Amino acid sequence: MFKKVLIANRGEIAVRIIRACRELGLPTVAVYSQADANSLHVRLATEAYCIGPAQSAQSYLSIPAIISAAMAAGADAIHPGYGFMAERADFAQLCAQHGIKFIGPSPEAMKKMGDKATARKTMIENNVPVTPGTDLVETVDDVREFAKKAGYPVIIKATAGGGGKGMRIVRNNAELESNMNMCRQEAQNSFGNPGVYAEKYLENPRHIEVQILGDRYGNVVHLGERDCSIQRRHQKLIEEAPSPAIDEKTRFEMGAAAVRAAKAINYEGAGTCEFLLDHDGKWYFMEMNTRIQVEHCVTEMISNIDLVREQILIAAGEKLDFAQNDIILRGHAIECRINAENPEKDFMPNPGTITGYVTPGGFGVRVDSHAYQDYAIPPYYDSMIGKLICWGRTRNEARRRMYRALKEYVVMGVETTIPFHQEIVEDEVFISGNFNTGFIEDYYKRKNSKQG
Ligand code: MV4
Repeated sequence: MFKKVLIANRGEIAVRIIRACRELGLPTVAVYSQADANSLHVRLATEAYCIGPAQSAQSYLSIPAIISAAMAAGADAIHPGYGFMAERADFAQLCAQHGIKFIGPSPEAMKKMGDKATARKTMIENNVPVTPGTDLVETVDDVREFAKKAGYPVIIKATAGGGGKGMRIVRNNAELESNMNMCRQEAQNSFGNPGVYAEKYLENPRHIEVQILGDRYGNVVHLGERDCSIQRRHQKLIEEAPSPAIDEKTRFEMGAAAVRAAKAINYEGAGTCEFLLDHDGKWYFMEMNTRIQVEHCVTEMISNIDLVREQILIAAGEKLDFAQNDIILRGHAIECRINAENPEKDFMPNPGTITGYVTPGGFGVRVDSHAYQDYAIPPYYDSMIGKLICWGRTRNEARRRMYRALKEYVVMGVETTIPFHQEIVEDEVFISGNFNTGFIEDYYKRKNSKQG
């Protein structure tokens, strides 16, 4: 087992990882920027190092600063959390060169999934369904030819993109050339890689993702799916497990496809295969996220498996100590992301000091947060201040418990998404479970038409 784990992150996920380490008896090293000196992860860790100024580029994204802190502290493992270093193959490589274990997959596995055109190819070779599409394209004519076969709309995606970045929808031949040029330019500017490919565009699909765990001995299991369709501008707002749209047969087949995907790249650690589910029940692989995700907690609640603990044990070389048949998914879990944002003002970030803070509790309620009374939310990072996760025997029980817990949750001094979530979980379409990635847009249309 490791001697000491450095957490290369901040906020609720840093706290989450420190908790898992403590339960394993592992000392922890927090790193923090000058803006985070009073953050909860700094207080909870065994020791803490300031690694630079507030700007992420000079602290949480600074590879030399993080590696130096690990060396100085004598940490022999680094957990990257999500965002920041989590999907940087170059960082994972450098950790290895310094004798530090990166808690996550190999740099090779990260690269194979980080390049989306390569990931598509790997999936096709392994009998995982992908949307009709192309390999990397050279010219506008290549895409025009594909659109002639597949029909409009099509979507052009940057191979170095992902999570909704670097995509352009094309609805007809007239839009094709300019959208393709914009996509390529954006890909070059944002990722330094101009490679793009095309796919048939699915209108308002459901976003379904499958959690997997793999060890270095080739054992891979899946822990069922999450439904992440309630999102706005590629920011997820509510996630749940299981998906109201997935039956046992689809769960079995999608789970098996995710396991094949992971095995194809010798995947080690926790990972997520993202699929889109079309209106006719057909589903397609989109991308694989090679990290722990924000919404991992809903899977933990229905599987009773601590995913961060498993990440650490797998990285330390242990064998998965359960097989697919040992995994029993029980009940339903919903997560609401609590952001310091004003939903009345187009979800504008709203940093400031939390002047009053009371968290909900009781049976089936979990709060993962770094917030506390008098905590000053810095303006430099993302606006999520916590996650509220509720479990129930049924979806409706989880949903009603969520409403109850949201009513108990008090955050004073900053606007948050709590009142917004209270409305959503009482919305008739949300209650029905029959929604897709167009939900939020549709919700505001319905709300405005009611008010006239
Ligand atoms: C798509 C798509 C429709 N058709 N690809 C956005 C995130 C990235 N992982 C893939 N994304 C999409 N890819 C095809 N061929 C629609 C989306 C998409 C989306 C996906 C999941 C959740 C929310 C979304 C919102 C808009 C677009």
